Amino acid sequence: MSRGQNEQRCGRFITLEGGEGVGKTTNVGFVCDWLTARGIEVVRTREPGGTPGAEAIRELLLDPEREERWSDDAELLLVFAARAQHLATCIRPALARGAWVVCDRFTDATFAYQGGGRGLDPDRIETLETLVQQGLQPDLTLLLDLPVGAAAQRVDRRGAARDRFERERHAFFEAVRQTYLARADAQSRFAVIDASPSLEGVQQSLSNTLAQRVGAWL
Ligand code: Z5A
Repeated sequence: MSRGQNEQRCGRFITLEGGEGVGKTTNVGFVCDWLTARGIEVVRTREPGGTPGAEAIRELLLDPEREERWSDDAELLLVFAARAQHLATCIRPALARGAWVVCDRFTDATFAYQGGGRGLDPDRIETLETLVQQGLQPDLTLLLDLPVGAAAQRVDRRGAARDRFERERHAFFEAVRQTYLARADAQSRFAVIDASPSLEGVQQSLSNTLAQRVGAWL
C-alpha cells in the first residue's frame, strides 16, 4: 500500500528514475502520452523543481559555476525543501482531484545520489522522507537502467553543458546505479527497464510494463 496515512486521493503517482543520460527526459513524455490516450488527466512534473519556488532551489543545486560548494547536509535539506513545496502545491492537489502525476525523479533519486553517491546515511534520508511525505510513495517507479559508460556517452553526444552533478566521477555514478538497483530489488513498486536498446525498443518495454501495471488499475 503506497498511500499515506489518512491520505485522500484517487489519482496515481508514477515516477521515472535512473542515472544521468539514461533517457528519463526523453521518455517521460511517452509515458504521459500513453496515459492521456487512455483518457487520464496527467500532470507532468520533475524534481528537483515542478513549482516556481522548487525550480529556484533546483537552480541553486545544479549551478556548476557556484563558488561555495554545498555541504552534503545542506544539499540534502535543499532537495527536501524543494520536495515539500512540490508536494504541497503541485503533487498532492493534483492527486486529490483525481489527476495522475508523472514525475521525472523523486525520493529514490535522493537515496541514489545523496545516499549512494555522496555516502549519506540512508536512515537520515528516511527521517526526512517521513517528515515531508507523511507516507506518500509512488504507485509505480520506472527505473531506466543503463551501464554508466553507455549513459555518459549519450550525455556527451547530447553536447549540452554539464551541471554540477554531471561533473561527478565514474565511481559516483556507479554507486548511484547500484543503489537504484538495490532499491528496485527490494520494493515491488519498481519496474526495471533495460535502457540500452534503441529508443523504439525502450518505448516498447515501457509500453508493455504500463499495460501490465497500469492496466490493472483501469
Ligand atoms: N538529484 C539529486 O541529487 N537528488 C534528488 O533527490 C533529485 C535529483 C530529485 C538533475 O536531475 C540532477 O539532480 C541529477 C540528480 C540530482 N543529476 N544528475 N546527473 P535531472 O533529471 O535534470 O538530470 P539528469 O539525470 O542529468 O537528466 P539528463 O541528463 O537529462 O538525463 P536523462 O533525462 O535521463 O536523459 P535524456 O536527456 O532523455 O537522454 C540523454 C541523451 O540520450 C539524449 O540526447 C537522448 O536523445 C538520448 N537517448 C535517449 N534514449 C536513447 C536511446 N534509447 N538510445 C539512444 N539515445 C538515446
